[in-house]
Amino acid sequence: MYFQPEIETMPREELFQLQLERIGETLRNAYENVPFYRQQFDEAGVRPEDFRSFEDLQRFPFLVKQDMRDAYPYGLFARPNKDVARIHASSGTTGQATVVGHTAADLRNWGDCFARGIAMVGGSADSTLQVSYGYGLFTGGLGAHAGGEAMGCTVIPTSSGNTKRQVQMMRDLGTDILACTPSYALFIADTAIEMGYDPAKDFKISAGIFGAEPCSQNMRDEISEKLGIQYCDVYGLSEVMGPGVAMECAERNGLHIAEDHFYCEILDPDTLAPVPDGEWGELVITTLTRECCPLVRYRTRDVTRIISEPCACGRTHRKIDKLRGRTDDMLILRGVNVFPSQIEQVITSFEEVVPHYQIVLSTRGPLDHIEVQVETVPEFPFDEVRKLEDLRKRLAAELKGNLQIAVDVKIVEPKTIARSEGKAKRVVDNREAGNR
Ligand code: DLL
Repeated sequence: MYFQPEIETMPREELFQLQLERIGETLRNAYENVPFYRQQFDEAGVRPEDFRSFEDLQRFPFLVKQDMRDAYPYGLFARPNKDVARIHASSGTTGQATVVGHTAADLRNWGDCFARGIAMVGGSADSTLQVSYGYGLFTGGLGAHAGGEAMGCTVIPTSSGNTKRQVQMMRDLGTDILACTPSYALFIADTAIEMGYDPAKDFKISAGIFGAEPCSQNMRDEISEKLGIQYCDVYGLSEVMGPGVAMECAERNGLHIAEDHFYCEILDPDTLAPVPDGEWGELVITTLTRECCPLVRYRTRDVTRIISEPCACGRTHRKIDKLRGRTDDMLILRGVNVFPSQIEQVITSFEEVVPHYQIVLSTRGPLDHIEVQVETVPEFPFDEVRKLEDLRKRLAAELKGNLQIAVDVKIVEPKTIARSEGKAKRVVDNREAGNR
């Protein structure tokens, strides 16, 4: 089922044409209304009218997160205050916050993008959507909410937190679709089980739209099984819009980019040259319809690849693969590149442990020390030292085999590691500044 069939199944030639026109409009909007872009383009010696083919886009400069920070608060707005309907902002935990404005049309488009994902999981105006992403400056809550309203769903805006009440509502109000982060979905599922329910059997829920953080295949399987649902991975970022930039259909082999709203390039992060379809690299996005904050070649730092084969679901928009990680989340540990998602994939393949973990980094002498803290399942005989030691050794060996570096494993008792209601904090980096 589609939300906007004529757009989602548009012949590719038509889509290319639409993208070409819209890239041109974005470049003009940026150049004419945002002094920052005008200066950047002038310095690079390019004008919007130089853009005639997709290759021409490569002559235009990139936009990076730091540019957005420097432009705080309104430096990248292409519309006056009277046309700005809402503002979102990134948390700013790692620096100056980035502020993003949306016109009413931007918000409508956003709702439509997310609603396409609701259709991908079989949702309709008849569905009840529970939004357990945080509401506020974070785009998860209001983004999913707009999608539910665009579709005409009954929306329950629980936001995150107060998990037992979430579960009760989910059951009593007959939630069909849950939207939250994967780590919170697992927490909700476990809480429901602790409350004596079997959500897969006792609840009406049939689908989940989960994103905003990486999730390994094993963790995804566990969430789907515990809740008894179709899992839809949703990708997005606050600078570019929010959730709904790309969403996963029922074929479950990639996320359809909303290609009528976003033009995606995949580049080699070192050389910044385009890589062929199918190869991994950094995702770079140009927005095609945004009025308030048009983005030209925004470097997301997210690592994925294009899946260009036609999809059996009938949608013609190309897909990106499930994200592999971020170039700036990549840890360089003793000279080896490690993504936290690789550690998660190993840990979650062990039945004796739950998928809640933390990676604690410190400096010992000149070297990085890596400790991975994992929790056992409640039924594990925690006081049987031999069994515990055996598990620890097996985990450490598997991690070493996978990552090519030695890792200390610390097994902790059930429920020791803090659960998250939003994005999980997986890495605690206590390394000395020079070693990071
Ligand atoms: O996380 C927007 C969002 C909300 C997406 C709800 C999906 C659902 P930010 O807080 O700006 O925005 O964080 C964006 O989160 O660059 C990725 O690194 C990561 N991310 C988002 N979706 C996924 C996903 C929201 N499906 C950053 N898988 C992005 C893996 C994701 N990582």
